[in-house]
Amino acid sequence: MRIKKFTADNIKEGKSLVIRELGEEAVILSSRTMLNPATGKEYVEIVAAIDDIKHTKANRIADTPKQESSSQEKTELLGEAIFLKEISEIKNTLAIINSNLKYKYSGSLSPVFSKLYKRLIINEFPENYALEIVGKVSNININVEYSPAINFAKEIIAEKIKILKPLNVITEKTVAMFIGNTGCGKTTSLVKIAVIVKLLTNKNILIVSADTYKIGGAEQLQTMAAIVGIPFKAAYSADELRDIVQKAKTDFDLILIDTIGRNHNSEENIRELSDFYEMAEPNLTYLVVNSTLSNATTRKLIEKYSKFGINGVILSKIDECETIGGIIPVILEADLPIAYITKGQKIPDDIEPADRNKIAELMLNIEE
Ligand SMILES: Nc1nc2c(ncn2[C@@H]2O[C@H](COP(=O)(O)OP(=O)(O)O)[C@@H](O)[C@H]2O)c(=O)[nH]1
Ligand SMILES: [Mg+2]
Repeated sequence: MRIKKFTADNIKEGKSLVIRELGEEAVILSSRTMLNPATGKEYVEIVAAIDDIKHTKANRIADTPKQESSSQEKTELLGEAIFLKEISEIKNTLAIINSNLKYKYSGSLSPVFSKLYKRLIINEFPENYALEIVGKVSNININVEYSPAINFAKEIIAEKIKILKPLNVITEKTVAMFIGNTGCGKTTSLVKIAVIVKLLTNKNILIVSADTYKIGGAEQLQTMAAIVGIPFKAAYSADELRDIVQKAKTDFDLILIDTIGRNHNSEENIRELSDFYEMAEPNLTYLVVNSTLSNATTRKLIEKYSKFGINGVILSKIDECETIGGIIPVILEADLPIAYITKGQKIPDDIEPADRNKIAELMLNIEE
């Protein structure tokens, strides 16, 4: 069996190429449309085969009908061996075709770029973004090796990531509000940040809880605030929050407001949060996003929270997440900067100010 790959502008042209080269009896094993990342044009790739051994064998038997039985046996044994070899070749071809189907465009790329493209797809990059990155790397150096190709890819990815500077370097008075879904890590992140800012600056910090819904919500934060030695107040209504914030603005440089975890799909939840938001008038809003959420959920939740004028995302629980290659493009799509990433439950150790290169590195976390 001879197997050959053909490329052509369209399927009709491809089929005539196959017939011209392999003859009328050629079998088409696969055909698919591919995209050339360099030109952006589509083309067709056809894998075709011709069973030339079968013909030779048939002809040979027809030509020599009076062979001795021992030599006939030999021919049969040989035929069987060839047949088994053919089956195994077909199996291998099917396995290659099957693995390429998962990575739609990888078959059209050189081995290095195919490996890079697969790495991006395994890390849940959207197909178009993965192709764009491969195209940009190939523009830098078409003959690049795999390891420098990965480094170029990281630089290209990092360039696009927006960062919001951490609170300890912000000099103006700040009222920061933490919003996000239930259990995404708002309270923990707030305390981590409060401790770090306290350690790095001599700002007067006040922690305010507007988490009046969760049983023990305010108490949980009060205990944490007491442990880290930062003043604490609880607001049980939007009006009370306004009063606390207004008064505290004269005495404190930084007011950190914790809110109730809200289900972004509940209009009522979002409306209640709006009341607190309007009364507090924060000049900085952090959306805490659990990095283990699906892309679709993240997209929807960013859309629902967008009315709060989000200044930065705190990407939480990256220690529980296999890769952030899928979620970061969703955050970039919404044009949101990333402020912090959190990577565990320890206060204050498990939080870091966002760093472009580190994030790009994490986005390529899965190696194979
Ligand atoms: N593994 C891990 N757990 C976290 C992280 N941040 C918060 N948590 C845990 O997630 C749970 C919910 O956190 P919490 O701050 O109360 O969430 P909230 O409801 O948004 O205020 C707690 O058990 C936290 O210890 C993180 O970065 N990694
Ligand atoms: Mg909380």
